[in-house]
Amino acid sequence: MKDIVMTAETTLAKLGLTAAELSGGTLKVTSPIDGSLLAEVHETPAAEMGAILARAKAAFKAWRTVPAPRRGELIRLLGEELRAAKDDLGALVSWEAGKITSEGLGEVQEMIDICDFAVGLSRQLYGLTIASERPGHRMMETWHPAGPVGVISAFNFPVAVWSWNAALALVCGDPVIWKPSEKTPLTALACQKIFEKALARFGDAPDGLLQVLVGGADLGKALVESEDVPIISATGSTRMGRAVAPIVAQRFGKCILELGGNNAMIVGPSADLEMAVRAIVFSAVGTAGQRCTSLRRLIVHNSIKDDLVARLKRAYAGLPIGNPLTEGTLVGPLVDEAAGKAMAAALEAARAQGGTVFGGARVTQDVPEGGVYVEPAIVEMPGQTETVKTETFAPILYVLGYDDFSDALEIQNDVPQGLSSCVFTLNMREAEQFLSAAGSDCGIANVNIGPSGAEIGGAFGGEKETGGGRESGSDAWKAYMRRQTNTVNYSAELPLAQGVKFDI
Ligand code: UN1
Repeated sequence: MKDIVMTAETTLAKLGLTAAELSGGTLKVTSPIDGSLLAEVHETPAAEMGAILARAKAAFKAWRTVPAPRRGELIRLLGEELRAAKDDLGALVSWEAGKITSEGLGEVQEMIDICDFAVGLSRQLYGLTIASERPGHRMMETWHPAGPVGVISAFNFPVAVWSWNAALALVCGDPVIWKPSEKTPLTALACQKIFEKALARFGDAPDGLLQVLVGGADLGKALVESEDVPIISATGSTRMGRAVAPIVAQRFGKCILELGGNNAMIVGPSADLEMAVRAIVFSAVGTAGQRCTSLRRLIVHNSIKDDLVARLKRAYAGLPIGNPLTEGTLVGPLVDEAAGKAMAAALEAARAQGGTVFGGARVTQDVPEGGVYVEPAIVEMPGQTETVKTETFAPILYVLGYDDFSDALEIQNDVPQGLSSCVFTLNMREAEQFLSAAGSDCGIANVNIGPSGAEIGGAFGGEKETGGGRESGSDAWKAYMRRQTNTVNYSAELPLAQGVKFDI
């Protein structure tokens, strides 16, 4: 796969990364496509953390006083630079994370979209005015910048999730310290270069608005432990979230957590099955099942289950699996050998728990050597066993049957995770029940569309073991600011609230 590496090198150069930055370091970056070595990058020495934090603190002092719409101008320029770099950055996402070309580009589009959103937001950081109970008084709420934000991101969306956080944090007046996954430092370094271009055009921004930490968990730990970082936004496994949250809570910092998902689709008897099949295949096998929002559980009415499973098996049998850079490929590689082993172990457990497995084998023919390619699996299960309740970051779709819609809802909610969910039905009672207080318990609940591929305009995140954080659209920006309640007395009296008398 020599030619792929060569092209990756060209792309890295076009993105402004120098040979010195890409060689001689201790962190080896390999492509999931074929295992080839893309770079050896330099890790951030732990001893530098003090200086990094000090730089972020100083940047905050300057940036918080820059008017928010002016801060928005920086993000407008970042959006322009991302548009210019879209093809190269998208390709680099494919090389480093193994995504098919369209999904690599889609990820960069998601960055552009959040920049546009944040530019508008920079003129809409609204607070409330509140009626005071005292004469000659006025109450209001002001949103102020909160301080440096630590962003810990995962390999599967190596740049979009950073941009959700960074675009909002920066218009909110907060510098960003970014610890990307050790598996995807190149896309992070490329984003830093793109950001620097926007900074150069912007002119007078303070140093240290974006700092990237390259390396392992020890750097993330230093970030999480630092009193100088009031907000930690972490995306990754529930295990990681369980480690991070208590440390941040101990120092009264705030966490925005986006952890595991175990996303389901309920398919009712009235569903448009042709549409459902398309939605299922995209959300279960897209990104090789490595999205937080990937479809993992299909809860199907027993009257249509055999028909739907047969249609899915036909669709799965024809899936183009292979080099994600080749046009037409829909299923690229898993991120690494460990992911392949985890998938095999989950399928083994499913069999032991009574499941019937279709697909799921390793693919070695007509795929680049050195990558971990698998057939996506459909697993019919007798019930929601332990392994079905566990998130495995691979294309495994468990199928469960139901007779009564309320049972389907129970099954959908009976997992520890609560990120995304959906129902396919043309029955409005089922649809509304699914969205009601007694319906899906997830942060995202959709009707007649799959659980993955959310737009940036809505708040993104989920409940229970998913961590409760919300990022991206709606009012997620509030998590990046501190709220202040102000009472202003414009009278010549000093009345006390609640009628308290305290005359001196
Ligand atoms: C993730 O997998 O961490 O909704 C993020 C989606 C994408 C984001 C996924 N827009 O699938």
